[in-house]
Amino acid sequence: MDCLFCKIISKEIPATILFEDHDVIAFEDIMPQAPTHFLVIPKKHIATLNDIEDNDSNIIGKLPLVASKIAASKGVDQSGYRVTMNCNQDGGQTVYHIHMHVLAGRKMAWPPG
Ligand code: DGP
Repeated sequence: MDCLFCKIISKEIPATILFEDHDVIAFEDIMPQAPTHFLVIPKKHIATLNDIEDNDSNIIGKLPLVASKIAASKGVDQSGYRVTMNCNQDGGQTVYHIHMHVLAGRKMAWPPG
């Protein structure tokens, strides 16, 4: 399967990995949009939010848990952070393996662009 994030999971492509367990991996975003910007993804290849199945709920539920733990380890949990998951073209998705963006270290604008 020609998936960039599956290649990060298999270590074919290097990344700065922040956390990894059986279900989930988190790594620094290569094009950070904030002083802190990392991604939390399931190891299972799921292309978009639309492709999540009922039996994925445990794995998907781990994403915000891991995100908040890494945010705390980076010391941005109290100042705050933004979690975003982009879906398909209008949502701004460019890599078709679902991922949770975690951005922090600056004041976020609302509404997002
Ligand atoms: P999205 O546009 O929501 O699909 O976000 C994709 C993110 O993936 C984007 O913020 C940049 C990041 N990204 C793309 N290629 C790489 C890569 O090779 N390594 C890492 N670490 N991040 C990548």
